[in-house]
Amino acid sequence: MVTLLESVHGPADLKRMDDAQLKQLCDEIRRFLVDKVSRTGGHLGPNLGVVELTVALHRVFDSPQDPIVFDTGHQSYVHKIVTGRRDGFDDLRQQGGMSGYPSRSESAHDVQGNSHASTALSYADGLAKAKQLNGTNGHVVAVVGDGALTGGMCWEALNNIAADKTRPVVIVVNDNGRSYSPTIGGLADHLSSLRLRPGYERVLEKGKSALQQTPIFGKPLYAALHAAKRGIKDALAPQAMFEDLGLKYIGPVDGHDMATLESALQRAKSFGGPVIVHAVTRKGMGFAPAENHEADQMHATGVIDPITGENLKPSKRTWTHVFSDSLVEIGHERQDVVAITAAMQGPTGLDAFAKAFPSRFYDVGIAEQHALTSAAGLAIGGLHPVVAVYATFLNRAFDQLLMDVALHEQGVTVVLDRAGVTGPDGASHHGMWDMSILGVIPGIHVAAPRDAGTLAEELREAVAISDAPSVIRYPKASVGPDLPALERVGCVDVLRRSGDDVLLVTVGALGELGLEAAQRLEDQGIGVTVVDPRWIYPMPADLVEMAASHKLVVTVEDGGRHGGFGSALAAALRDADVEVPLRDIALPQRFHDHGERGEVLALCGITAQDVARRVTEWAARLDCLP
Ligand code: TPP
Repeated sequence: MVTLLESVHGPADLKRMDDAQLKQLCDEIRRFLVDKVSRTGGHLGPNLGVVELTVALHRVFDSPQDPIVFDTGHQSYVHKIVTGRRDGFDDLRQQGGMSGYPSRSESAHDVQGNSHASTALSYADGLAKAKQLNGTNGHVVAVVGDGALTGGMCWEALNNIAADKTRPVVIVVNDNGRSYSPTIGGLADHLSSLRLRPGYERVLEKGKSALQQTPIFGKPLYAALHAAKRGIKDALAPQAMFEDLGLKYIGPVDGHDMATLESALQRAKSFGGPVIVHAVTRKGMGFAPAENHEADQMHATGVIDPITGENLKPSKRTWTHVFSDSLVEIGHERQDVVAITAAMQGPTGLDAFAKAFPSRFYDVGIAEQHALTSAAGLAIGGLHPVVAVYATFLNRAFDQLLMDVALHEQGVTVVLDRAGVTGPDGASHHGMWDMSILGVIPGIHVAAPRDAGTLAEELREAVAISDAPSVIRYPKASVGPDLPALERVGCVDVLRRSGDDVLLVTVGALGELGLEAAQRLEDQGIGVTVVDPRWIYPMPADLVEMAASHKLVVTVEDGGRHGGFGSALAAALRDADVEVPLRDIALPQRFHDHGERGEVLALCGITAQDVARRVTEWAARLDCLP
């Protein structure tokens, strides 16, 4: 039997359906999502929550003439399904397969492919301005979550969108009350008061009851009237906030009721100017294990059982786990240590700290810039903040780290999870920029631990630095075996020494790979010293000295080559007039697609075999080996 879903090849097919068919289609989409995403992993909860919303959007608007921009883009699976990409779900997020985010190379229906949050309204603002200048008709639609709305860019965009009442930008707030965890802060409270907004009758009732409760005897009558007026104003206030900004507000509407949604979107469409449609949805809707998943309603899953939602490939102990435990230990010893997350308490490993020290933990929303400057304030106030953030999202807060933390010589520790190649989230999630941007910050200390023990140790060293920012970076992976040092020279750990032909310098988690490469080189009679600098900035002086006593220096790092550790060491060698040739192995400076971490590293030539081969070739060419 051909299912309804199989008959959908594009948005036009949705427009032909009646109410009963639409209901059946939404059920089929939910079953499809659970079936496919349970095999590959992906953003299940957010997509289950936007099934009706996405179908309604594609029925009311005419994508791609009316572009639909999904903020962050992790909730665009349903959009992909109804724009002809159902088949792509078999290899979702796999190497060579369909992206887990919108992708301009996949479809004309996709506007952008950047999965950094809070950007949709700015794209929409620009697209609407372009339509106006080009004289093109139509609307621009932006779908933004309540979580993404906590990001400052959204408010910069709203300020601009509201400035021109003739540009038809339809902003759909997909309000499920959650980022990963429940969305926090004044704005979140505000949205939830909107969600609970009483109907007009109840507003009147509230005013009336305020009037009744005010004792008129002994009080002037105007006080009673004032109280009644305040009751009505309070009840209407939430809506007023958006309207005070100059935006028409429609809602709140039930985001799972197709008819209500469509009628709200139709009204927004016919309005002809900037308008907000507030849709209340449920993350994980229709899949009980997601709806009931307390931590994050299956925001992002691995491979799971499609019935029970049970994780079928539980990960081994990860770098995140090690950080989590170490920070709690430090928290017990040091009352001045506080932790900050930008809406990623669970994924960055801060759950345990938040539980142990709730008053010393801050979730600031998707607000990395604010996180860093707020950390500077905490440090100036005598505390030592630890800001845990994915490496790629630190890009957002570069200026704050430079000017608000470093310039003021403040002791703030930034912990970069997902540094280096991350895997299935693709180009915008690979943490390959941090070493390049951190290297330019005067006074900064950056460490890259190689195993669990050095992560715990370096984190302690980092929080002991009180007059400069310190950074710890580690990848998204399970933590490898302990790699004990033969000796420590200054701050540099020597991991293996079989001769002084090649100094192989491995950054952080690539230590294991370096040791394997060294074994291969030794098998060919090449003497290798493998070292881990531990602290990569400031450049360890001992490393420069060690380089001088070898014939070839090779660096291996899991970061962008431009401005990376290799180029910093080369500059340090030049400064010290050390003439030993240096070759650097790093990620080529391009956007790398999704795939497993090992697969992407292999594509970039970062395997033990490739490193050994390239070292042998360089050594032969440079004629510097026995
Ligand atoms: N910081 C930035 C700049 N970009 C990101 N993508 C993230 C953090 C990680 N992140 C991805 S989705 C998400 C976060 C924090 C939560 C989004 O919540 P919301 O916008 O409400 O969407 P929902 O998943 O609830 O539908």
